[in-house]
Amino acid sequence: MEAVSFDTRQNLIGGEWREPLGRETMPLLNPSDGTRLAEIARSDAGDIDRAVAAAQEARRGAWGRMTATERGRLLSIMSRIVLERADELARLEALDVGKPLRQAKADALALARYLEFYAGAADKLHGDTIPYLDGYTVLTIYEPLGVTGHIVPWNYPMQIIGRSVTASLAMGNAVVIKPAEEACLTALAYARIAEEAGFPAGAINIVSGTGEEAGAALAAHPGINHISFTGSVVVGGLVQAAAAKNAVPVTLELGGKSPQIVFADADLDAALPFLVNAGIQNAGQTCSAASRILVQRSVHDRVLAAMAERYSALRVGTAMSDLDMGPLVSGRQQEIVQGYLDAARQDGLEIAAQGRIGAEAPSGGYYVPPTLVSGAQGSSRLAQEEIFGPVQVVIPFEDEAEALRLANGTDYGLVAGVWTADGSRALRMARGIETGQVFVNNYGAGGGVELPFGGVKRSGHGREKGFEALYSFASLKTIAIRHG
Ligand code: TXE
Repeated sequence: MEAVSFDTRQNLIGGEWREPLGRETMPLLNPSDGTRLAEIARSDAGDIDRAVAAAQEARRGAWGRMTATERGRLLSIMSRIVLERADELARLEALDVGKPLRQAKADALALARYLEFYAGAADKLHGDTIPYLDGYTVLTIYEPLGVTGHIVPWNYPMQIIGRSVTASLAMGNAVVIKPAEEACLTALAYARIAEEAGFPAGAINIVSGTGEEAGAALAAHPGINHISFTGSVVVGGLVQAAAAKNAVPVTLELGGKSPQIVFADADLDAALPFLVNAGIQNAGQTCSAASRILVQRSVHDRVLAAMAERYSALRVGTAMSDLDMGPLVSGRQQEIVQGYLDAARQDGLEIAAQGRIGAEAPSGGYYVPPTLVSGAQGSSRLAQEEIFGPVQVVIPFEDEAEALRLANGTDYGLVAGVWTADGSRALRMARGIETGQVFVNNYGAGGGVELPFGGVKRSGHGREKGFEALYSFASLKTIAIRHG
């Protein structure tokens, strides 16, 4: 059977699937074995121009005239289609990204849930009336921004499109999506499902291509009114600078070095699966991966040993073999992560345990073993830089003050987890930690469609997910009426 049943070389622009103007394509590889999965469009600035123009046209046409309730209804139909096709979407995501099939299935269900959530939210964002001068009535209304751009990475295409594109559509914007060149099949599938659900032409446009060509052209386009970017800190800065030239607002989600902090009084048995899973899920290629485990010294050795036991039992194989972990997305990511493991050895850190890469992992795939590292200082490279691979460092601390200092001691601030039986301490930590999300006695890496999500410091700015996301995609208008 062909891996993909639709033509992946086409972009959706103004309701038509067409090849890019330059007719160029590039290969999409299967990370599980390095073979070619499909050929995708390599679009350029001309294709982005056309997509932005089509989106503007849609805003002036049928899409712009739809009521919020009608928009919600379309998202609701999409949600139903996604649920019906969850297995097929999961297969595409697993083949494309390399994640184990059941993790991809969870992503498909999350996409359905995003669609359901924003379907319901579409007609719930309302303005206010404001007391003002005598003889006046003042009201505020939320309006769509116009056209929003979405530059999407390869690690969670379904979930990231689910949270950003869906929220923008709920608000009535027309969208232009630039998916990642490493993995874009479910992004293309999202656009096809939207068409099937009955979205008017031009409401959703998708243009595949490289970041330097299509991505940069979208970020710099004067015809967009907002850009959402999820990816690296360096490219996030470029996107923000390009958008700033047109005074276009930006939402940036740039990853992290998120800690889970384990106090001696915590329920260690409850914590253990969360500690390990949040490091190896999607082979650690998760913005909110818990790549640092901070453990109070009196239980450090016990936690390290228990984690090491779990690590030694982890099995790695193709996405379809559906073991604990799949490959990394690309040869490039594999090299980057391997580089960090080499650095750990050179710096004299201890490899406390590694998972097994067995016969289920073909030699052409981009595999690295899940690796647990101990003996690192809070300041060491492995404890400071986003590795974006299945590598966790375990670091001891003495007391609450040191835990907080270590937790806040990186450039990032996305998510943190606190494990303790002491409610007051949990609250003190939650208030003191510099991140956009804190989980107490659980760790919802990226989870929770309803929960606002986003970072501080180098992790970015703006909030996605939950009701909060709607505000990023809306423009507030104040109407002051003097009636005497
Ligand atoms: O990201 P890029 P890469 C981090 C993670 C990873 C590193 C590199 O640490 O190791 O980034 O990954 C598009 N103008 N995260 O190279 O390059 C690109 O086509 C406009 C964290 O894949 O930032 C893709 O669609 N767009 C993260 C998207 O940006 C450009 C998820 C992300 O690619 C562009 C992914 C340009 N000049 C990586 N250059 C997270 N926060 O979850 C590239 N792109």
